[in-house]
Amino acid sequence: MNSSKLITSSLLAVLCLFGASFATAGVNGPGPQSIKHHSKLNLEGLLANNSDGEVASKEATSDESADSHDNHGDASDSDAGNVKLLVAVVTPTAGNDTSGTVYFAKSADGLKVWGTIKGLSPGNHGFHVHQYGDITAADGTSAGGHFNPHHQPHAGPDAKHRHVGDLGNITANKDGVAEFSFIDTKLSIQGANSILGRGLIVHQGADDLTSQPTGAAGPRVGMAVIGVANPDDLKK
Ligand SMILES: [Cu+2]
Ligand SMILES: [Zn+2]
Repeated sequence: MNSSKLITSSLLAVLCLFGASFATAGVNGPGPQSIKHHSKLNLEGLLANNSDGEVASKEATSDESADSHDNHGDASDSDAGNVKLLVAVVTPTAGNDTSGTVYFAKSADGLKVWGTIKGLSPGNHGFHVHQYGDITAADGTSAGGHFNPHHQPHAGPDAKHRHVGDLGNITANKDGVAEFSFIDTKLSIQGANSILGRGLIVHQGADDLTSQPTGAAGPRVGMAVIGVANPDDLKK
């Protein structure tokens, strides 16, 4: 028993030494390659944690306590079928001031979309769901093109054939604020048309609803990732 403890602590000491020397090598070694190596290690650590029963049971516990506060019957958010509300927090792309919040909620006719975006020039601004929920690029281009799972042409929101992500324009008043609320029949939270985890982009110019493949709406001034919202947000 004592000897096994000794072996364990020796192993730990060796691992610590190894870790320390690795970290030092990372600092002194060739920059980008070391960083890449580090982030790969970190990713593996995260993946290991995800399959760890302890972490999973912690999440289950917090879900249960959340459920005890309301009677929605949403046993879990892990299945998109149980998600009823999405939120996208719009942040400005480099050199712009566009920001706001957009909600998407399940309704009988499709998804209800509403929100407020400020920091715009007065007039129409192209407003689309883009393919990727990736806003790492300062100009928003990492969000890719319009979300188009059925390989359709670009068009307006009322067109029969359009990109799923084609939501047309939002209109800013003289103060540069756009307030809007509409129902879209193509957007969904689950299935092929699911916008969960996709990007939301506000453009500098108007979407002409016809030019291919983007409606000629110009650069991206605001960007967001569409995520799962706390349904209690609606009660505030
Ligand atoms: Cu767009
Ligand atoms: Zn489009």
